[in-house]
Amino acid sequence: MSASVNKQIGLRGRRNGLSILSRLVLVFAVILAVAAVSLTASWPGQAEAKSEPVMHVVEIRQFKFFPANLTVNRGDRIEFKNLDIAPHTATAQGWDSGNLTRGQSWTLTADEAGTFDYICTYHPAMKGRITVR
Ligand SMILES: [Cu+2]
Repeated sequence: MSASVNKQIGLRGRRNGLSILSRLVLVFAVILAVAAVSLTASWPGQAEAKSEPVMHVVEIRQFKFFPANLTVNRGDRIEFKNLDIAPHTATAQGWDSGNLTRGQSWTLTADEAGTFDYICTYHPAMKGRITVR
């Protein structure tokens, strides 16, 4: 009778020991799970960082826009930089750099999706196209 009680106590003691160990394992598992969740949670954040606004540059030189065709994402910015001696503009329906003398630049924020053909108002043969997607 007493021997079986001792056995039970002994078993209980072992069980308690196991349960402390398994609690530790559980705590570790929880820590690992939290770490894993926070790691996976950081991936979409990095994907968002990828689609953060980009600054593009359109150089105006030799009476041309470089690049003449540019595709950007909504929210990106486009800097028009006049490197010619002559003054130029980058003018579309809806936006206009105004007069840009040598070394001057003007920045357009592409908040609207669409295709925008633009010219220089002084030299209408100068043509460019911005596609915002
Ligand atoms: Cu011009």
